[in-house]
Amino acid sequence: MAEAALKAEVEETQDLTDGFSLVIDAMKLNGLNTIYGVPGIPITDLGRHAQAAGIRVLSFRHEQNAGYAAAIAGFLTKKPGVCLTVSAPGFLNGLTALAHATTNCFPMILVSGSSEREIVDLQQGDYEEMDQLAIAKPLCKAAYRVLHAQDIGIGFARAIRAAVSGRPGGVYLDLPAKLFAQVISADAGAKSLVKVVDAAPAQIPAPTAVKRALDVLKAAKRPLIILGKGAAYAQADDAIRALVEKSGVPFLPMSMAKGLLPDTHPQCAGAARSTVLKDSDVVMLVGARLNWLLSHGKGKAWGDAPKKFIQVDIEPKEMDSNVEIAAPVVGDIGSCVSAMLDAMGGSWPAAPADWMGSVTAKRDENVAKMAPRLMNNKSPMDYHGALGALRTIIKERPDAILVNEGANTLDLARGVIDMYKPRKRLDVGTWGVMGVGMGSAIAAAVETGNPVLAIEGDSAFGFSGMEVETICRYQLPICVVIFNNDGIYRGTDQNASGGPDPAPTVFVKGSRYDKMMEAFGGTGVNATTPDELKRAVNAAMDSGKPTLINAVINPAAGSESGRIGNLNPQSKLRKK
Ligand SMILES: Cc1ncc(C[n+]2csc(CCOP(=O)(O)OP(=O)(O)O)c2C)c(N)n1
Ligand SMILES: [Mg+2]
Repeated sequence: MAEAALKAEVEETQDLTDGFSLVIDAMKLNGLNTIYGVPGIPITDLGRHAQAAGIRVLSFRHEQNAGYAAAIAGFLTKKPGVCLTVSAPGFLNGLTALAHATTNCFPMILVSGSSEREIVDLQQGDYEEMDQLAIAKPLCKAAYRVLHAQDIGIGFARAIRAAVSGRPGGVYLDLPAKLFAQVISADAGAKSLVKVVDAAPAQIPAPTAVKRALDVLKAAKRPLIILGKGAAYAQADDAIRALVEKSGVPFLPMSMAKGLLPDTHPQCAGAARSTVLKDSDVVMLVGARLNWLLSHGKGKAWGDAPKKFIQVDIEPKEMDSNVEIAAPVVGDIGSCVSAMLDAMGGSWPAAPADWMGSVTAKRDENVAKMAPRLMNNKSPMDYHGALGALRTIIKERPDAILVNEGANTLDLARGVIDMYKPRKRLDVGTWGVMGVGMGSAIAAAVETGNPVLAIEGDSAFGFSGMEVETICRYQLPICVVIFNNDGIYRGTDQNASGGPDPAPTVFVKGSRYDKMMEAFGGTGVNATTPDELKRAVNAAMDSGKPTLINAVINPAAGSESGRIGNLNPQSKLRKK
């Protein structure tokens, strides 16, 4: 009798499905094949079942790093990166990354388990009680909650579309614990799933807008093109290169747009940045915003010469955000660039030769000035000596992905290390956030399979340093180089009170970060000269083994806040 009942139950459940399965099915149906997260109630089994179903599940040591991984996965693939967390504290740990993704226009979905609505809404003190949906809303593009298993398909469809369509960004998806255990008929479940068709539809610019922009560009005497990370995201690499080359105009890549065209391209004005910003008369922004990174398009950095701006962006509200945009071109970057190329026709005039000549002269002068500094073999190293070694490595291995964070470590590496291919430079983005390093490195390795070189300030690394265990656990081809100058900006500050505490910017002197990697079975190296550094990085890149190199940098070598010290508030009462 008992056996018959069991048999009946087995037969019955064969026709059923549950919330766990529907989440996994919805993800797989839409090509979301990777989860970055941290397990715990109520999503531990979701991770297990997802792994069993063929989704790659990467377990991190802290949700913030998993979130940064998901964000950069979105940037690299144009599919939303998925971060999975537990309720309240795990959700909050992932939230910084969700806000970062939104600010940077990276498509990402933060999926968090949550506690029981009936108890949360009456504030009766549930396990990890928090109204997560309300908290997430102002920090992302869209936030949804799914209460019924039959709505999981729609919930994912909405989240995917919100993340990737128009200007991409972060989306929050709230999945209460009870949802996972809900059971519905397998047939109804299958029917409830949605395969999202054309998730990020092309947005074609108006022909009049294209013509207006080209008229402005053609009339320029000193034109400039600025490529932003939106242009890199678009994956319209050939069309963008063709547009820049056909126009003959100098281009300036923003940090994560470096490599869209090689930094060594004859039209690249990266090494003449201040000259081109000041002296240009027409500036065409492609997927770049006039935010603080471009001094808001006005003020000293932009000089006194009158300027006209052309702006190519998918978001109409971006136009006139900081200065007047004479020629807005609204649409997705790929469609806009192609439309401009078509409209330029076969006989586009060359850029004015005197302007090109002066930009090239300035660039060559600056490059020549820097060259000897990059070849110094001092020990302890200065930034330029160490970066000179790493610059050669990227030149020889242009497919390697460079992850970069810190202050001096970031600003100097950005200037020194030439990039040769699109989407190979990943860094701190719009906010200049510390802590993206290990998450970005892990996602870059997982999503591309390419070797990764992470150049990290010792402070920057500390924000996500525990993830070296994750790197070792998944045996990822990541080489982390820590620029160890004993602290934030410099390791030489003194405690002005004369007391025993070190100054707020100073860390333990002579630390050996390489030992952290050894603790988990990876390779650790202590490098004190550029030659040693170069040898160790080459060995790591050849072996593909997790490696951490402690690069000993002169603690006095850096400057306050790297290149953005001017943003520190200055009181005339307290002169530095
Ligand atoms: C989340 C976050 N917290 C704090 C900061 C402030 N901050 C900017 S750079 C930096 C660290 C710089 O030191 P390091 O990474 O060692 O680079 P260095 O200049 O010494 O080469 C910090 C803490 C930040 N940008 N982001
Ligand atoms: Mg430092």
